[in-house]
Amino acid sequence: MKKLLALLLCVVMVASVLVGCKTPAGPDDDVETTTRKGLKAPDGYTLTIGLPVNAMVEDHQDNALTKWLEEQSGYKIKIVKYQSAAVDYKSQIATQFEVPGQRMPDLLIGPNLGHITATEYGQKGRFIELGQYFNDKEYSQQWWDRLESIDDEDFITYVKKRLFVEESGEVYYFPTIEYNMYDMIKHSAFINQEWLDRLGLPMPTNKDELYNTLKAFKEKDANGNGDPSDEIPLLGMATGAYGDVISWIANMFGYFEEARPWRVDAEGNISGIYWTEEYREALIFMNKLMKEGLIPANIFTITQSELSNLVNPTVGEETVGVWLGHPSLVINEGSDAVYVYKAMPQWGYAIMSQPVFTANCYITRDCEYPDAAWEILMLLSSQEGSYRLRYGDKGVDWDYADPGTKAFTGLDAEIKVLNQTLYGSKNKSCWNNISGAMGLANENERTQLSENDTAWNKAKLNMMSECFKNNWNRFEAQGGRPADTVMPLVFTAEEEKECWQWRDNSKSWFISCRADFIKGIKDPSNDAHWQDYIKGFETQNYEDWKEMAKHVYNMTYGDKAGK
Ligand SMILES: [Ca+2]
Repeated sequence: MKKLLALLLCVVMVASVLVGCKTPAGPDDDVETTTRKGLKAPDGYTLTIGLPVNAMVEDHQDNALTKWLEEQSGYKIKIVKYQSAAVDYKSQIATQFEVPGQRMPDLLIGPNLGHITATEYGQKGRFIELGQYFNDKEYSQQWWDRLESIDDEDFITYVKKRLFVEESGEVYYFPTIEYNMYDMIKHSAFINQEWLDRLGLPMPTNKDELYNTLKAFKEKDANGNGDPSDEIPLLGMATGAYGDVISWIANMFGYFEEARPWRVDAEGNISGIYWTEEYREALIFMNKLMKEGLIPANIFTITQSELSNLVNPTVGEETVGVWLGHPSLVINEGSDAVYVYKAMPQWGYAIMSQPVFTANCYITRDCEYPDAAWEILMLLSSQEGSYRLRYGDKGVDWDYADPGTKAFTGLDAEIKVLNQTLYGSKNKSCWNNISGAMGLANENERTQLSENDTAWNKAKLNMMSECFKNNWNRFEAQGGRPADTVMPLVFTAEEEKECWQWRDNSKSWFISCRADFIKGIKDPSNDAHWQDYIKGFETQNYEDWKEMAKHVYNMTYGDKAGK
């Protein structure tokens, strides 16, 4: 069926070449734009770029990034501002496309419409088809080189599958890729070293020692204020990328990665990971921690700022023993927490989150010279362009690193940051928006350590450095992901539309039962409760979802099946 559609589209293409193209187009006009590739824009041509507004950007026009793009490309750039909230940006665009005669900016950066909508818009002729650029190395070589500079074959394979998932081979978006090694760390756990010292306890090195440590924190007035009931031994968030305490504990029992919830056997059969005996053991352990008050019941609802307030008390003693989260999000500027907490060793499986890949940028039907817009995307994706997007003006806010220097991660430094406060203060150096690029090392993991750093900043980087090394060393020592782990599945827009509800139903059932087991509303040790949980999936379209997953797995990674 899809092949037929592609054939029909070809017929339409030929027809429209004969009639020629008109811009701007009316609503839902199926404008053919393919033939505009290769048209050279005149010198000094003005290119319009749609961007979300940002309160930190003083001026988008009189802006070092805008000027750099103009210098490099020879075009003039006019910024068209959109609402900053992603959802508002999306609806603004949707409305504009419905207005007859409305001229859209040549390039839209940052609305992240998602694969389904992007494909639908593309097939209506609203966006220019970009497979023709990705497939033509004359245009895209530098982008491919940047992608392949990432030392992660799984991810590169994923990006290729994702870009070219549609059977028709059509791509209607330019992805934002973020590969930040620090931010990928799923289990970022820190322990109160002062409490360990006060109670004469060693650093725990396995789950049984962890249990004993938490028990001691709970019972022995670990913060020494005379109140034996104000300690929270272990704190984290059940949701959120960096503080997932449930994932941390589960991975002490087996390999459980949210983005890869399937295993495949030698015959190519796939099965879910969340009702294995290993997972059940993990739930029994978490149920015990909560029952004994070692982990609070609010891990399911606690917000980032609530967690942060507990870790950075402004009066009185610390009350948190172990916490999970991203130090940049959890620790307040100047807080003593950087001197109190120490990165924990990783004894369970280290999990690396799936890097960011979003359908975030579009060249619109109204772009007379798509090559010019593509050129801007290539500039933004270059190493210098990516650093300019994230770190500001070269020579002012950052510069290339001194030879032989290292970053806090222990990796070779590529740049040195001259203006540490850029992203959080009013500036005319960048757009405070890292979309539309190949953002690598955005979390300072390639930033030269500075001897002028404050003691506080050094202490924070030291925590992060230990956490980074503990996790990546563990990831390497465990051999990465188990061989039978299924890579993230890549659905076409049609497949996604058919199955998302099944997936969401199954996931909701899992999330709600998991909470009941941990809170003790259901007993994970009770066989009847456990069987009810497993059987419950039958009423959540789980079998449909699994069939679809198996189909997609075979279509996408069939060459890997059975290995
Ligand atoms: Ca106390």
